[in-house]
Amino acid sequence: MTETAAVPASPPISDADPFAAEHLEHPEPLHRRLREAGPVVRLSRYDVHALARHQEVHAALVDWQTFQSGAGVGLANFRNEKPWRPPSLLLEADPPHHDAPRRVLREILAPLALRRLRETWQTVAEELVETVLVERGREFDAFEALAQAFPLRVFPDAVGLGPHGRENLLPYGNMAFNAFGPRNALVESDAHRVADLSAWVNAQCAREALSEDGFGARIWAAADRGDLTRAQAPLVVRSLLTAGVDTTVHGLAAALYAFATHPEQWQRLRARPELARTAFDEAVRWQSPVQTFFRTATTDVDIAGTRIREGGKILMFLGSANRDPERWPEPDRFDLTRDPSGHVGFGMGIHQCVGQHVARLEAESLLTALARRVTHLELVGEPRRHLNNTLRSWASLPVRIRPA
Ligand code: HEM
Ligand code: OVM
Repeated sequence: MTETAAVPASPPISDADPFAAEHLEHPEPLHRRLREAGPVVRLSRYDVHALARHQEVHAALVDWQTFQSGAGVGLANFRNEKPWRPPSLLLEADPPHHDAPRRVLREILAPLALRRLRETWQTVAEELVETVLVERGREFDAFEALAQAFPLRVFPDAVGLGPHGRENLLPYGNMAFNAFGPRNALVESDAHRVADLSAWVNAQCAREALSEDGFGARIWAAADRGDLTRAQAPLVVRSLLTAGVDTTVHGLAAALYAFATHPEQWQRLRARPELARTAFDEAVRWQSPVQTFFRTATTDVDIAGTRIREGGKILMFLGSANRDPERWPEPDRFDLTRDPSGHVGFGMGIHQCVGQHVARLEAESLLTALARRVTHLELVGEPRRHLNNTLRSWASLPVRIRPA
C-alpha cells in the first residue's frame, strides 16, 4: 500500500542525543541529519518527536492551542513530573493564565518604555569600550570583557536590583537553561547550587529588594493597579532575572564571534552603524543562543503525516530552523545584507521573546560603541564554548583589535 497524507506513517527514528556534549559543541551536523531525515523525527532515547525544519518549527510555535507550554517547555512533563521550581507565569503558562503577566511585561519592556534607558546604555557602552582599550590593550577575552561585562553593567540596574549577590545571576540562568534538558551531567553539576541560588533570586523579587524606578518596581505597580495579583508579581520579576542575563551575554558573544570571523562584515557595520540592530538579529539567527524548546501536544495531532499522541513532548530545534536551506539562501553565512526577519531565535507567536527589545538595545549600544572605536577585530586563539543543555554559550573569545 502506498502512503498518503491522510494515513499517518511512522516517522524516521534517531537514537542521537541532542544534549550530548558532541552535539552541544557542534550542533550543525546533527541538525542537518534531522532536517534531511524528514519533517518529524522520533528521538528514541527520550521518547519525543523532534522538528528541525523551519516550516514545522514555525507552525508549532504559532499553534499554542495544540502545542502547549503549560506542561513545561523542557523535557520534563509537568503533568507527571514535579518542576524544579514553581513554573514561570509566562514561559510555562497557556492562555488565559498567560495573558495578564504577558500584557504587563510587554508594556514595561516595549520600545517606547525603553527610550529613557537608551542614552545611559550608550554612554555605559562607550565608557566600557574605552576602559577595555586603555586597560586591556589590543588583545583580550571579548567574552569576559565585553559580552559578559556590558549586560551585567546595565541590566541589573534597569531591573532595580541591589548591589549584593549579582554574581549569582549568571549561574542561576545557566542552571535554569540546563533544566530544560534531560537530567544529564550538566544538570547534576548544578544540583548543589539549586537551593542557594534560588533563595537569592527569590529574595530579589520582593518589592523591598527593588529600587523604585526599575522594571521590578513597575511590575509591583501593576499589582497595585490590579493588573496582576500580589502573588504573581514576584514570579514575573523572577522571569526577568532568569531570562534576561545569560541570553544577552551569549547573544552578544555570538555577535562578537560573528564579526571576529567575518572581517568584511565588520567593515560593513563600521561604514553603516545603523546596521547594528539587523546585525544582531542576523547573529541571533546564525548562532541561535537559545537552541531548543519543547511543547506538549494537547490532543492527538498529525504533523506532516506523523501522528503525535496527546501528552507527547515535541522538541523544536530553533537553531536548525534558523539554518534551514529551504528557508534561507546560504544559511550558514553570517551576512548583513540578508533580511533575517522570520528567524525563530526569539521564538514566534504568543510566547515570542518579550525581552527582545531589551536585548536589541543592549546590542545596538555595544556594537555601535565598538564600531566607532575599533577598525579591526579578529580571533587570536580558539574560542571556547561553555556547554549548556539549551544555550549555545561561550567560555572565552580571545580577540585582537586595532583601535581607531
Ligand atoms: C521568551 C530567546 C533575551 C525574557 C523567549 C523565547 C525565546 C527567547 C526563544 C520563546 C520561548 C518559547 O517560545 O517557549 C531570547 C534570546 C535573547 C533573549 C535569544 C537574547 C539574545 C531576553 C531578555 C529578557 C527575556 C533580555 C528579559 C528582559 C523572556 C521572557 C520570555 C522569553 C520573560 C517568556 C515570554 C512568554 O512566554 O510569553 N526568549 N531571549 N529574554 N524571553 Fe527571551
Ligand atoms: C521565565 C523564562 C523565560 C524565558 C526563558 C527562560 C530560563 C525563563 O519566564 O522564567 O529560560
